[in-house]
Amino acid sequence: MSPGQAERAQADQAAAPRAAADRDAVERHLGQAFGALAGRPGPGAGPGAAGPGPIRAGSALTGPRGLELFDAQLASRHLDLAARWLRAQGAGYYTIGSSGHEGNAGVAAALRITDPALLHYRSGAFYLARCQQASPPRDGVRDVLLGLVAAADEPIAGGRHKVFGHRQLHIIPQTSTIASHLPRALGLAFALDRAARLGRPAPWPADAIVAASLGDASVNHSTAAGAINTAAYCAYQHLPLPLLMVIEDNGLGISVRTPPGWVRAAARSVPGVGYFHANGSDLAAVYDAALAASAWVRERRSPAFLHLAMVRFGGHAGSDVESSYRGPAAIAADLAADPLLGTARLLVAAGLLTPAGVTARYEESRARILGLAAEMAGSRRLATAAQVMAPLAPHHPEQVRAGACLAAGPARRDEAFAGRLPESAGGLTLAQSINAALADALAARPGLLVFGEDVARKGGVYGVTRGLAERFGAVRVFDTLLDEQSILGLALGAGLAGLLPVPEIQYLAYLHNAADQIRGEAATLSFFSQGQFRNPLLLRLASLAYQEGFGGHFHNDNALASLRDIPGLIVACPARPDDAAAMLRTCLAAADADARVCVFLEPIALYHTRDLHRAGDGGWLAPYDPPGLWPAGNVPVGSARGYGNGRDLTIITFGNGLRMSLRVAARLATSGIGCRVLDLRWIAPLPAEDILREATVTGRVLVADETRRSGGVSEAVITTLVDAGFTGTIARVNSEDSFIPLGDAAQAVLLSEAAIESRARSLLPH
Ligand SMILES: Cc1ncc(C[n+]2csc(CCOP(=O)(O)OP(=O)(O)O)c2C)c(N)n1
Repeated sequence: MSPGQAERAQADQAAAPRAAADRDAVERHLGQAFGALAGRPGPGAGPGAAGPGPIRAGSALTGPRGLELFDAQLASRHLDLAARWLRAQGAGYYTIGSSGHEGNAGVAAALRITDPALLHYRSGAFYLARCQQASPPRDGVRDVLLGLVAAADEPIAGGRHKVFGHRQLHIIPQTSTIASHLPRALGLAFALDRAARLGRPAPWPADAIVAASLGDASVNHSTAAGAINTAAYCAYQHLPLPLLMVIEDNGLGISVRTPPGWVRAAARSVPGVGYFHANGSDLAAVYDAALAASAWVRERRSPAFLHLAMVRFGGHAGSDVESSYRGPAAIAADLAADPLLGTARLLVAAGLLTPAGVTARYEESRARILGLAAEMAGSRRLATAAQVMAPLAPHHPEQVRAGACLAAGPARRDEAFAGRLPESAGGLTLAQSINAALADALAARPGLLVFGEDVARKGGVYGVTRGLAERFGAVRVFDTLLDEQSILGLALGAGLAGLLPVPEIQYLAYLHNAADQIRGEAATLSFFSQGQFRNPLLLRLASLAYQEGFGGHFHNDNALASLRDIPGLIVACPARPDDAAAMLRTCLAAADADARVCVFLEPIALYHTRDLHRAGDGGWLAPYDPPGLWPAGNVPVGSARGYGNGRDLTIITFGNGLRMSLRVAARLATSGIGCRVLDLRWIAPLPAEDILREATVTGRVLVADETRRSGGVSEAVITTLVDAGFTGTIARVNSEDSFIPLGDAAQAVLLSEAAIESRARSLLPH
C-alpha cells in the first residue's frame, strides 16, 4: 500500500462509522416506513390492478411494469450497500452510489433501448431497467458488481473503471469528469440525423434520440453550459438535435448546496429547449414526464430538459460524512422522499403488493445481491501493463496502408475537382496540398465531414478548406459556432455514429480551452469500452509560430506538451506539401481502421511558403501524387523522412525546424560539413528506430526543436536516444520557455536558423 493509499484508507476508516450511521438511518427509516404502509391499499387496489392497466389513474405506467421497475430500484439500492460492503472487505474500489436517484428507472422505461444513453454516475436503476428491456433480459446486477470489484470480465471497461456502459444496451460509458459527456451527447444527436441524411449506416435508428443525464451542480460547469448553448443554437436554427438532457437534481454538489430553484430557472431560460419536470421520487410521474419529454424530442428532433427532483442518500461517496455539512433536519426531510418508498406506496395502493410483500422483496433483493457480491469479490483482475493497455492503440498497419490508398474513381474525382485535377497543377504549397487531400478524402469517403469555425464559406483563415463547401455541400462541409468544446463534441458524436469527422480548430492556442474533449473523452473511449465504442477522428490544427511578426502568442503557439502525453493519440506534423497529403491519408485510414484519434498539426508559417534556399527556387513546393502513386508514396504512422547523407552531423527536427535545418545544412556543406537532416514527421508515436539509425551514422546529434525547452519535443527525442543506449554527442536548440510576443520581438524567443547553425558548428571539431 502506497503512503497515499494508506492515508486514504485511514481517512476512510475514521469516517466509516459516521458514514455507516448515516446509511443505517436510511435503512431504518425505510424499514419503518414500509411497515407503516400496512392497511393502506388505495383506490386502484384490487385484483384487476395486476393487469396491464395503469398503476395509478391517469398514468401511462402499468402495474406490471411498475413492479419490474421496483425490482430495478431495489437492486440499485442494494448494489450501493454491496459496494460499501465490498469496500470494507478490501475487495471493491468504488462507492459513489445511486441511492435516492432510483427514479431514473422510469426514464429508462420511457425510452427505447436503441436510444443511446450517456449516463450520470447515479444511474444504477436506469442501467438495471434498461437491462430488463434487452432480449433476452440481462442480469445487470452482475455487470455492476463486476465493475465495483474492477473485474477483468466486466463487460464494458473490463476492470479499467467502474462505469455504466454496455454495447447491446446502447449505453456509452462516461468518464468521471462531470459534464464532459455533454458535448459528445450533443454531437451524437447532431450526427444521428446527419448520418441519416447522408444515407450512412449508423448503429442507431434514424428516429432514435440521445439521452444524457447529469447532476444539478454539473449544470453550472462551463462544459455543460457550452453544450446547452450549442443545443439551443441548433434548435434556434431548426437544425435537428434530438437530445434529452436529464437533470437529476438532488440539490447538492458533494457538500455545496445548489440554490433552490436555480436549475429550474436556468433550464427554463434556454431558448428553444423544451422543459419537463417531475418529482423523481414518484416513479409514475417520472415515467409520464419522461414519456412526454422523449416524445417531444423524438417528434420535433429538438432538445429538451427533463428536470427531476431527487434526494441523495449515504453522502456523495462511501467516505463522505454528510452529517458534517448538513443539519439533521435537512437529512431527515430527504428520508420521507425516498423513491423506494414512493414506488412501494404506488404498488400497495394499486394492490400489487402488500406491505409485507414490499419488505420481503426488499430483503430478497438484499440477500441475492450480497450473495452475488461475495461471489464476485474474488474475481480476476487486470494484472499486467499489457492487459491494461490492450485497447489503447489498436494497430493494423496493413489495413491502414490499404485505407491510405483509398481513392474515388476517375469520374468522381474529375467531378470533385471540377476537371482541374491537383496532380496536373504543378508544384503545390502545403495549404494547397492539404486542400487537395481533403477534397480527395471527401470524394472517396462518403461519411467524412469537414467542419469548424470559418471553414466553409470563407474556406478557413488561411484558405486551406477553400472551395470544399461549394463542391461537397453544406451537409458535409460546414461552419460551426465559435466554441471549441462543441466543435470537438460534434466530432466525438459523429465518430460514434459511424461518420469520419475532420474538425478544425483555428489555432493551436485555442485547443487548450477544450483539450479535455481530446484528453479525457476522445482518447479514453476505446480504453474504457475495450474498443466496443469508437470515436475515430482527425483534428486539424493550424499550429506553431513564425508568422513573421503577426499575431503574438495566440496565433504563434508552440506548445505541444499537452498532446504528447495522451496515451494512444497520433500526432502528425507534416512540414512539406507531399508529406502532408500522404500523412493526411494515413491518419484518416488509421482513424477508420483502428478508430484512432489523430491530431494533424499544420505549420501555419509553411502554408504558403514556396521557396527553400533562394527566392523563386520553388523548393518548398511539391507535385501532388495521383492515386496510382499513393501506394509507393505511403507514409506509415511513426516513420521519419531523411534528407542528405552527410556523415558529420545528424540534425533531428520537424515542422518549421525542417526548413531552417535544411537551409543550415546547405550552408554547412559549403564549409565542408556533411549533415543529414531527419524530419520526424510524427510527434507521437516518435519514429524511434529512424532516430537511432540516423544518429548512429554520425555519432553526433543536434535536435532543432521549435517548441519550448521545457516540455518540448526535443526532451522526448533525447530520451529516446539515451534509452536506446546511444553514446554519441547529443545537443539541442529550442525556443525559450516564453510566450511569443507581438512583432519582431518574437524572434528573440523563437528558435532561429542562426542558433541551429552556431550550435551545429560548435559540435564539430574546429
Ligand atoms: C470537472 C470535474 N470537477 C470536479 C469533479 C469532482 N466532483 C465529482 S462529483 C462532484 C459534484 C457533482 O455534483 P452534481 O452534479 O450535483 O451531481 P451529484 O453528485 O449530486 O449527483 C464533483 C465536484 C469532477 N468529477 N469533475
